[in-house]
Amino acid sequence: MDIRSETTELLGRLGVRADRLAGGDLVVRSPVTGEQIAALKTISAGDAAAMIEEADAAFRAWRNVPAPKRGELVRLLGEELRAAKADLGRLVSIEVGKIPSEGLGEVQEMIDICDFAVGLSRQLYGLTIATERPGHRMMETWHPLGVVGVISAFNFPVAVWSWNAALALVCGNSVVWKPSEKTPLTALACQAIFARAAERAADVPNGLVQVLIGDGAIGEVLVDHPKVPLVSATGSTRMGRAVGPRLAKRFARAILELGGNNAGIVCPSADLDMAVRAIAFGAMGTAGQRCTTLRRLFVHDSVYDTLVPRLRKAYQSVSVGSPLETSALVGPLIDRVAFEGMQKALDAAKAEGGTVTGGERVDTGGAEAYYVRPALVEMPKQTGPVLEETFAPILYVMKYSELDQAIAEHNAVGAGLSSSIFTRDLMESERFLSAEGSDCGIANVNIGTSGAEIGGAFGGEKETGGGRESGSDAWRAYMRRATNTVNYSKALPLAQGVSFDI
Ligand code: UN1
Repeated sequence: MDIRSETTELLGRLGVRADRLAGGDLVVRSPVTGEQIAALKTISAGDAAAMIEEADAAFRAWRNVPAPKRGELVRLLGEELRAAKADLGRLVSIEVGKIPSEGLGEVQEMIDICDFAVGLSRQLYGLTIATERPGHRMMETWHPLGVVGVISAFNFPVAVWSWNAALALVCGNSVVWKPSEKTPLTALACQAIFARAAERAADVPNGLVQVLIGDGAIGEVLVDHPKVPLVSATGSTRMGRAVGPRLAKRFARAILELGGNNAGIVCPSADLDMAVRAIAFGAMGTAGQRCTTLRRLFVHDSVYDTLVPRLRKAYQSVSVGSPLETSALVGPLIDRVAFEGMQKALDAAKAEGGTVTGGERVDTGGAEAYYVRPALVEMPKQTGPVLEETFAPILYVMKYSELDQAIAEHNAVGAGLSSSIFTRDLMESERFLSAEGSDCGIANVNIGTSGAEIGGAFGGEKETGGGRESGSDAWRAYMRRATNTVNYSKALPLAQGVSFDI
């Protein structure tokens, strides 16, 4: 079956009617073959504003539904996702080019966050706080916030929505989602899956979850709308620089999940077999298109000549090809722009004295399908393109001799998302995790930089934007906190000993 027919059939099974997929102005291509697989109708700015108003009305009803009952909706969403896992995973592979286990893994990440959020729906705790006044009680209450805007990127087209939506929904909010223009089909599928869960649940108002299909101008409506108190945006640092100030201007909250320029350090005592596997997945997995992808590697000079040839071999032998028809480990880049960006970075690296292994285009027949052999680039030092995130499979490798120097270079880039150290030396790993160590939101030992579990808070510092999503107490960003002090005495003592007797 051709890829367009398969896409239509998959979407049909997932609950998206075929008439939505043709005749529109937004052309959707599969990076697997480069062929067009749909042309969707986009909405106008006016439509987007109306949908946000509808989501605001839904929020006003939903906030009164008890949180554990809201959790029941998310439990059903998790059930529907389990039932749809094979089809949605395959659709992710078609629309983004992920290999099957990663397409399915992304859906698993959605299921996991639903489970997490269901538990959370009974644990939206506030504190009870000792007061200085007799006959008083002080506590804090967490209330629903309002419409949560979600802007997501192509590379995790469904998981990032689910991190936000599952938490936002149990917290009593409605959700308006602007997916990447490169991946609107998986968004429509999520909407259909959500609709099935909503039909089975009680008390779900219409318009609780909305999807805006359109371009950047539609995203701007969401960012600027006064009835959207929180926008969670995933994408480039450039996008964050545009979105952040606009939200700040109207005092809206932002959860920004921006670029990463993630690094690893390989120490003298590292288990090199383990490091090779972790580096291979971290740097080449998802064709280098995760925000957590390993992009820089600092290798101690005592192990450099053992490790780097092994990595070179892995780069030369890794299988590159269609994720739909082969068992390749590396699928395509998302589009031509990504390919050109990669070539530009490699040229710049060569100009800075880098030695490149790989990086060339792998021809699979499709003129608009961009497959590349991942590139390993040995750099004399951290300069030029090494300091920037290029969203492609390029790993820059550099030598170090002192751990403190490696940590300083590790931290000397704009982004601060994920990091890792490979060592069996407790002092080295603890130093890396200490206040003087990695400055990233995620710091790992003997694991690569990518592939975080949903249970931890996910996000990073500096130009990564500072937001946290997913596990731990990330839910707090989706609620508003009220501090309540109750006087159950007959007197009115004032705090700080102030007297004001009239
Ligand atoms: C992203 O690339 O935007 O940690 C998210 C990981 C995944 C999420 C990546 N769980 O690699």
